[in-house]
Amino acid sequence: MTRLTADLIKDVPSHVPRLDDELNDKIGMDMRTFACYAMDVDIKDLDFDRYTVAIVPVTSGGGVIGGFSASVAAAVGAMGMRSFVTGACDVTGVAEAFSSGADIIFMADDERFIALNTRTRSFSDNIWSTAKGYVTALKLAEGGLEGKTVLVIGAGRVGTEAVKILREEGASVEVTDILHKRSVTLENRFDNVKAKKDVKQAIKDNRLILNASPGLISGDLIQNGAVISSPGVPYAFDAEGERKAKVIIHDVLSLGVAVMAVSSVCLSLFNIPAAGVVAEKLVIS
Ligand code: PYL
Repeated sequence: MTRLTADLIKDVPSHVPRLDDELNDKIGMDMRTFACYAMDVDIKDLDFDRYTVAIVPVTSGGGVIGGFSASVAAAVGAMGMRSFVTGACDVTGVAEAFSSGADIIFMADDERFIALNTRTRSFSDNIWSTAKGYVTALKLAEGGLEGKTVLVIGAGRVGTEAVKILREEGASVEVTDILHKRSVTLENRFDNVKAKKDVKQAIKDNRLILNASPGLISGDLIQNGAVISSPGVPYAFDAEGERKAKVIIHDVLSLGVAVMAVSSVCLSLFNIPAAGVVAEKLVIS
């Protein structure tokens, strides 16, 4: 997964207010409605303004990313939750979040980005939430994925979760990665998954695409009318790709954060699916 930079996320806070309109145009619902839909939660059951959300900057590994916590706070605030960035980082920041009565605490090191529910001992994970969000967006943009073939570009952590979720949606999956062995690993692990060695040919051959790679994708590979859901960072498409595609769904951080926010509220026990723990549904807490 690409490590974000201050430059990649510098426009997130100013872009958040436009996200609802962009999402409405592309999939017919605003961000909070979408996040509830992705998590199969009735939006009427979730009082967003009831939740206080703390974002704690974390200095480990590559250190704090300028604007990261503020961007998460902006995305969560746009959902209607009360969000703030703690003044302190790391453990002191977590103590501050608890002392402030935060219901949900977002924090990210270089390995994981989670939203911890302080009431239910549950947490949601950005990898799964991003995959769930972008598969759901593809499904909405396409009008359903049952019996259709979807190409996943990138067999990393988000791409792998997306393959699992696409199969749950009844889609057949082709997966391609510049490291072909990563695609073969998924082909060997799951039914209805085909590894495609020739990345460019795979893109040319597929109208439905979930792009979970950091690579740039030349527009001459894109089919006319392609439906593309693209969590990959940085943004992958050129003017020709944008002209030919029916829709391209992408944002740097907010869509995954929105799904994290809802899933941290509605799941009782949630570890990354790779741990084999299937999320159990709980009434909103
Ligand atoms: C969560 C993002 C999505 C894509 N890549 C992931 C990434 O950049 N992870 C590292 C996040 C580090 C945040 C830093 C801070 O500012 O608190 N520890």
